[in-house]
Amino acid sequence: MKRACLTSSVLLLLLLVEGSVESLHESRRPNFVLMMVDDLGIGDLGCYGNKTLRTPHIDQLAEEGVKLTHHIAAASLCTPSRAAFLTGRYPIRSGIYGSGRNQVFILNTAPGGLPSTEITFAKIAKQRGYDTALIGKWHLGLNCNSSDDHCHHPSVHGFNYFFGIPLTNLRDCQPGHGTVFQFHKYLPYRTLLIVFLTSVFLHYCGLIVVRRRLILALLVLLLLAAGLLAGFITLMPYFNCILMREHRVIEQPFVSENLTQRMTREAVDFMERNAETPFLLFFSFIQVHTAMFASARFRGSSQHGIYGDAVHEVDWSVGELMQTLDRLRLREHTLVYLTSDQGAHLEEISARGEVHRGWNGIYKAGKSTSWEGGIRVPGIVRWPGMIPGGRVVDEPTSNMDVFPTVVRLSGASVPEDREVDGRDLMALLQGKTDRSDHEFLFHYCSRYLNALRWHPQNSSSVWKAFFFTPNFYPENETACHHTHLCFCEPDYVTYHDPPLLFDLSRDPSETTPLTPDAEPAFSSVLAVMNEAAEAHRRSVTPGENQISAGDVLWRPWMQPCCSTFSQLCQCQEEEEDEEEEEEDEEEEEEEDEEDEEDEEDEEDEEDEEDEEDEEDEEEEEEEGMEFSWTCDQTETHPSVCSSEASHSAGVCVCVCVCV
Ligand SMILES: *[C@@H]1O[C@H](CO)[C@@H](O)[C@H](O)[C@H]1NC(C)=O
Ligand SMILES: *[C@@H]1O[C@H](CO)[C@@H](O)[C@H](O)[C@H]1NC(C)=O
Ligand SMILES: *[C@@H]1O[C@H](CO)[C@@H](O)[C@H](O)[C@H]1NC(C)=O
Ligand SMILES: *[C@@H]1O[C@H](CO)[C@@H](O)[C@H](O)[C@H]1NC(C)=O
Ligand SMILES: *[C@@H]1O[C@H](CO)[C@@H](O)[C@H](O)[C@H]1NC(C)=O
Ligand SMILES: [Ca+2]
Repeated sequence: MKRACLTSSVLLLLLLVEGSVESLHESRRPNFVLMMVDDLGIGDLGCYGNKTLRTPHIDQLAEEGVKLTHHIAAASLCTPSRAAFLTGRYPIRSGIYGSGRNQVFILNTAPGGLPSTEITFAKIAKQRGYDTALIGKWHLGLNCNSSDDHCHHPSVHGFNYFFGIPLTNLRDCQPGHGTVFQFHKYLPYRTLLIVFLTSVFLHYCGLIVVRRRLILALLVLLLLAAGLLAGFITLMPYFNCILMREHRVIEQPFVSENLTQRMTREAVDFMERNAETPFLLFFSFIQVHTAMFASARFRGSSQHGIYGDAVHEVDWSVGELMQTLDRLRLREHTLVYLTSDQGAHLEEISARGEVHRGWNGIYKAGKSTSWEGGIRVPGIVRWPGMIPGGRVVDEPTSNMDVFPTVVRLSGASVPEDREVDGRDLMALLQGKTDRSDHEFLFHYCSRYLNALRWHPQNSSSVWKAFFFTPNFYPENETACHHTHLCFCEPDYVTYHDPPLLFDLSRDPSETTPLTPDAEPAFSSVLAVMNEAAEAHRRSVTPGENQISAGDVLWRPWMQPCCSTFSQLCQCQEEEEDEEEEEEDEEEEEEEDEEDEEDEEDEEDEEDEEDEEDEEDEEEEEEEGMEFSWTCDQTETHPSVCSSEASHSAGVCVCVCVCV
């Protein structure tokens, strides 16, 4: 029976093969596992120089792939950086830039989001027949007009499957971790109280006459405001900290402790379901953003408190995903990418004084600034067989480059009806060129062009010019501790004319701005850069702003709520915990067995692999041999078996051959 299957499959294969084996290999479309950690500093990873945090799985990825040491996030805050990552465009083009000090979504009731007219790499991969999933954080909007129209849901942007949080992890999402809503800092409640008490005092001394009714009214107003504020902050977790599966809210507020474990399990399931068909997984970590959490296994595992524990858990999760690829024999058929959405958030010191921030290595400042510490992020790409491993690339690259790279590799072409700012990375990664396609990269803070870098085609210099820089507080630090984030509005920055100039190739830590005396090329370099900035400004049409100042106000009619308001929207859907735990145990046993196998000699391993092959064959027979996806040319897809596809009327039929 097995033999018959094999023979007939080979026959089918022979009938279907059009090109040579070589071209078959060439046209192979990889799976994608794209991992983004939240707020991770470039200095937190072993492969980027950390000596005390242990990140062996990520380090191994870097060893087996290419480590980018000049990888730049398109923005220094979550929402805009993610918009740029998914679309390959500066976030200003899609309208993700904010108003005033508000530059990210902080309430689930905000009506903005990534416009549906934007094209994400997931949308294109989906059109090309990939199964696509987002597991983890989204942070690009949810609804437009109501509490469940889901006009900005990941499914609108090409993700077939979603398990995760539509917003972000907030301090409010864990009891005892404080709040991000610092309204009290801006309310003149002290002044109000003093005015109130003084007038009461003067009134009773008989020095002035204030109507008693007025005093009462003032008192009521004061109490009401305080009550509303307290109520709002208490209710935040219920309103904002929601976990969704597809279109359903399954946990409100979510319990963070085991969230990475659950996400990892979801990702493993997704890859298993798609072992034989092309898939794209965007695994978007909820760690290592505040409120900090780590599951029991990792708490206390690092020398750096709960932050370090969270980094350890991230590394474990990366290891699980990579092990799954190996188990499904997809290692050679999968492009793996790992990055952080921006630099570490240096202001994250908890109310109790615990350090909840990461480390940006030698780079200056952090999240919410365009200094290198805010935008220089880890970038690791692995695709064994297609991208030579063990290389370090120091040319400027951007997280926007993932868009054209994924689009091309999925067999599509980059949309021509819009400006795409990312550049296909493959030639650089494969060593076919040693120059980056980015001569200029522009760094925005909100809607303002904050800085730009220039890597002249004939030199190793990377010039960086700032039009303004944030005012730090305290002044001797490189963070904005008074406002928790640095802002780009006029009151919070210092403007520079001529721009502040650095050569990152000589001064990567941006310690000493160049002067015309110290740098003979000072004015000629700035002339080129000013002109490039002007040309760029002229070419950019900002999209309709998606993040309004009013978004900090709660819109009750847009509140996702999985029970009722009187129940505080609370719910905890049972997720067959027992079954899953059993599965877990089984998996762990399997892991243990695998570990033992490793120790045994090679012969035995081969034997076992043969056995596994046979098991695979049987499974395939049960599941049927054919699967199809839409396409417009002959193509192959790697799977557990090697496979080949033919096309007729835009439908690819793929036939598995058990080898
Ligand atoms: C939201 O309302 C606007 C204005 O009424 C309408 O144009 C738009 O289609 C609505 N969007 C959704 C997703 O319901
Ligand atoms: C997290 O998982 C562990 C081990 O499975 C369990 O003991 C613990 O109760 C879970 N925590 C929560 C908050 O569910
Ligand atoms: C490693 O990371 C931790 C946590 O962010 C940081 O405190 C420490 O300074 C880093 N160590 C090195 C050698 O970079
Ligand atoms: C690089 O090219 C520019 C213009 O093409 C030229 O002005 C400059 O002198 C060159 N620099 C070097 C180091 O060759
Ligand atoms: C900045 O100054 C404050 C008070 O003068 C001091 O406590 C702090 O350690 C200084 N920080 C740095 C980074 O020098
Ligand atoms: Ca972030």
